[in-house]
Amino acid sequence: MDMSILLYDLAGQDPELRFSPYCWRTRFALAHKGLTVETIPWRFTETAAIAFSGQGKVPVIRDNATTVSDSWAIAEYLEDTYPDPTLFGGPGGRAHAAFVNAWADAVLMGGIARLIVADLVTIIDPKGRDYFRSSREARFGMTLEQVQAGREDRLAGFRDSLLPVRLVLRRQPWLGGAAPSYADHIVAGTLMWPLCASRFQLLAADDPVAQWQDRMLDLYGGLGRAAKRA
Ligand SMILES: N[C@@H](CCC(=O)N[C@@H](CS)C(=O)NCC(=O)O)C(=O)O
Repeated sequence: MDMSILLYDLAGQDPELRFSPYCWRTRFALAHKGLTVETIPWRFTETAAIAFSGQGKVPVIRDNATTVSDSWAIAEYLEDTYPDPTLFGGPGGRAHAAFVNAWADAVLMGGIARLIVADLVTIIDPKGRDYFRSSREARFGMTLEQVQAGREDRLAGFRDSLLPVRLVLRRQPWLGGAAPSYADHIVAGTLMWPLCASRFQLLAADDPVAQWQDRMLDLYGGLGRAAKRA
């Protein structure tokens, strides 16, 4: 039986507000494949709802009898199960996308978190706020307000950290080259997080990264453009 793919998708207090950097990578990948998706809003603390996946984080997808968690594993599953159109452009592209994924997780995610993490508390569902605050404050070793303090002064440093992306986009329209690939979905999906969850503007309008992000928002029928923002 063919059904649309189910995606457990992190939502805010407002169920329309979808702000997970990892779920957005999956949303873009599913759209790229032309697959229909039904999203199920999921909140921090709703671990029971995704217990069937054997772990506690989103994204989780269900495709008929198959359950896959972790955005990278989902991208590989989609590529292997629905090869056309390709997400990676072959094994070399898949290997390079793995580097982009690692860079996004190890560098980009932390850079963004230090600019918006206190804003997140105000948009997440109230029942998850204590858990979110205590788990993240333990990770940073300080209050979320202390993490975010002085962000205006640190913004230039964050923008500098995007130089590798900027240099590539000066040479070619997409990280994937002539056409968008999962490398674009990784970085654009990650940037959907601050875009949807915070009003703090991370990118300068004249930055090639912002211009690429603008084109990303228009892809797939304006999927990113239509996203609800805080
Ligand atoms: N490596 C995972 C990370 C997923 C992840 O950290 N998801 C967050 C939401 S953005 C989550 O579900 N967190 C639950 C928690 O912290 O309890 C992926 O790529 O999908």
